[in-house]
Amino acid sequence: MTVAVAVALVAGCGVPVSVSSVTAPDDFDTPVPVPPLAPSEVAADGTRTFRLTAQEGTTRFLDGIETPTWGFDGDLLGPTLRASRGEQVAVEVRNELPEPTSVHWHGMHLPAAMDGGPHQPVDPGEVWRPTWRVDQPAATLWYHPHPHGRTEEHVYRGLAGFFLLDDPAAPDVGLPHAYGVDDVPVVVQDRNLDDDGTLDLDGGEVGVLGSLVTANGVHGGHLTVTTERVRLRLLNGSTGRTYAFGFTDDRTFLQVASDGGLLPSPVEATRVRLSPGERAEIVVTMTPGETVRLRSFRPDLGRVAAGFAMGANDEFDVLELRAADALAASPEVADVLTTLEPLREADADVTRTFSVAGREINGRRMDMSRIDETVEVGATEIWEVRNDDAVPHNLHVHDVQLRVLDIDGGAPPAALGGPKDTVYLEPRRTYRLIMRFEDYTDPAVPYMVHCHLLLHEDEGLMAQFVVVEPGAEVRSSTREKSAHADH
Ligand SMILES: [Cu+2]
Repeated sequence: MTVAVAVALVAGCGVPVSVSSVTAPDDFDTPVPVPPLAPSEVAADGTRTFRLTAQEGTTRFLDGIETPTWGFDGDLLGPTLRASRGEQVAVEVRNELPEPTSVHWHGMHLPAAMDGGPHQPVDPGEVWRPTWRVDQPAATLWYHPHPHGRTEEHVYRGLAGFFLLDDPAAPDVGLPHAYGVDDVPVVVQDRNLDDDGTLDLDGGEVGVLGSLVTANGVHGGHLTVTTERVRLRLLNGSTGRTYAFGFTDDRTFLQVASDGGLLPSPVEATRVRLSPGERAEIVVTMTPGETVRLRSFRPDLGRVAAGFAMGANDEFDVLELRAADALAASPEVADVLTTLEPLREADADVTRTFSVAGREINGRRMDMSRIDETVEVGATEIWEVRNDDAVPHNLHVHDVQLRVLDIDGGAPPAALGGPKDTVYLEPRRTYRLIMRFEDYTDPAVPYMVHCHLLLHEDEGLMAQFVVVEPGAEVRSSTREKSAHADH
């Protein structure tokens, strides 16, 4: 293999930052696999049930090297769950790992006891069966473990999959939608391997910045494109690395969706920055017979402290798009994709302030037995979140899709104008986020709000909030195990 060494850069303040490298593949000849759609059964009462088994396996990331990995229903990653708005879904989560795990439905609006966070552990040999009604716009969501203090390692070992939501009532806005043909989910992750091929978990300030970058688990892969336009549902499934995706020829593409669904209108872009946990759906136009690569360019991480690289120097190709000699026609993408329900500052009932620094939120580390915030159902709230560090963080809020009101008082870029559940926090900046809490209350089971740089989450950068009926009493400590696993 060849090693691409990034050119040394000089940070804005004139201090050189360290050089890091990502391993370039020898070629892009391996087809990028499309995650299989998970089978499901629909019961007489309409409940659609999926089954997922977390298990051990091995993966050949590099020729001739078997790496022990974890996956759902396989050696690495997991099948794509897919359901429609209005459906009651259930998932039988079986744990065949040697230690407890959990499965969190990232981006899903659902009762706290079904959320799959640290209060819903699944012990080895046990089955957990959450169920909820899908009631939110079409979106590219995902699932991954969220065990207390162990999330980074479980995701890094390979436990992650897509959960796609459809909305049959939404109008056709010309987006490619043939799964695995012109509508392809792509999870990008980075890892480091030790000399013996095992996963290296040692990382720095933001966790692991891996030299081995994969798309759907493949290093150096390609997708064959057979249509004029292809929709890529990009997921940053890394534990610490932030990407700035674009194409090797700097072509313009359309970003059509963010974490929680469609943007109001397509955004013409040449880059999309995704921090861990974030998603973007993009539509790329191809010409017959051409080849172009999806590249992660040096990401603009904001005003990061001098001397820290944090992956800001890394530039590398993630996968290759190979267009067939004849491409089937694709519809035009509409100018208006959706009308977002307004979330107005004037309608906000509550403003909360969060300072993110080190491994703390508002000066406190995560405590499973402490409720940090109590929210009344039906409330529209503004969460004013400041990254008080000179290093990157981000913020993921469970249960809701929020909107970015402003950043340091200024309007957010158009790409941040849609529903979000995970927001990158540039150093020393203040983000005002607006969200509404609806439908579900549980005074005893909290939702999480945390940094999705998973090392930070595990080390304590997480807080707990409950959603309650107005005026309800809140227990001071949560139950040890809220939704007990079935035996
Ligand atoms: Cu963080």
